[in-house]
Amino acid sequence: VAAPRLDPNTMHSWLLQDVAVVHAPLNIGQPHSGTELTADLLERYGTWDRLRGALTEGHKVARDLTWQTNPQKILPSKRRPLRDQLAQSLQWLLQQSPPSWRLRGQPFFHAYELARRLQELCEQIRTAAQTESIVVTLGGDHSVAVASINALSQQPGRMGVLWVDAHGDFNTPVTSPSKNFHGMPLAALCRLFDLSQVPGFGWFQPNLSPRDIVHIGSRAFDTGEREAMEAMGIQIHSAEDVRQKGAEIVMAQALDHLEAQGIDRLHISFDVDALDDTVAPGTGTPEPGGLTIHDAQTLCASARQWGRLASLDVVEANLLFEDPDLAHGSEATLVVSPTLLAIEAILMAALTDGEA
Ligand SMILES: [Mn+2]
Repeated sequence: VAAPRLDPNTMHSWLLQDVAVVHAPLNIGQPHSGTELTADLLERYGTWDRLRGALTEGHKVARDLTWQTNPQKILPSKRRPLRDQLAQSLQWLLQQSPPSWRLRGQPFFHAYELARRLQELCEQIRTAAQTESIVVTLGGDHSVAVASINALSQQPGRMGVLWVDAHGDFNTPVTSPSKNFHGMPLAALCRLFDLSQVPGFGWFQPNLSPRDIVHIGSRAFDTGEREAMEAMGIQIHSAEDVRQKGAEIVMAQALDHLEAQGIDRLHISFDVDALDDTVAPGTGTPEPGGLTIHDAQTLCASARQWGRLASLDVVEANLLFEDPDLAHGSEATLVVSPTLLAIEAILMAALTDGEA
């Protein structure tokens, strides 16, 4: 059986011997440009060079198989700070009124474009999963989890998901105040609404039970989200729970639950807004009172030490919120970016045995 073709026009990926990385430069699941730049910026920041080094020092040898670079910019990323402020003010005003007139008949913003792009991404991730590596999907906004979890949940064995996020992402096209898809992926994966009925999403057939999902880091649920999640059997640990009990205890409870469910392999979908807004300010929806870097490392390292960590998304990082000049090619602040540092710490903890 021939493997699906990698499409160099939509995203790029490279494969290490043990880690398959898929770049998912997507930003149309939310209203800000910048999330499409993150995977590329992480490469330029040197994270993957350091990760290859860390893998080589252990018993794993990193090996490049493919390296394609052609991430598409989906929204215009040139912006001036003042113009950007005005645009955001305008956006805020628009969001205060019912946005239905801007949806042009779609159930959420960019629905048909998302259907096409996420299907392509899903096929990329399916290909990466066939290499029997740990699959890392670098977003992009959180809509990419619909593609990664759809593909990965269809692999052999029972998959559990650790959804690390300040938000529930449990809105439907009806309940969503913003009609941005990045607030809906977990609800779609739990079939709270039938995404496969949206034109272009016929490929969406996740093989995942809500009872095999643990949500960690919450502190900004929308109305009714928590109740809907609990009713479907999702285990929830808020950011406050992590602060009070400690990340080790919370992870022990999460893994006990997943163990009892009979999970064969675990996927972590890590939204960087789960981190405290001082730790990772580079995101479109920052929230105070979030996880520390040490919490995040503990979550990922516990999952890896459990032995069943199979895949990971890192999503929603938007470095333009740290430095708008990045859009014009300035990289002066790249070396001191707290958000990139946080992502590197997450990847190191999830993928290597060494200290991050
Ligand atoms: Mn999210």
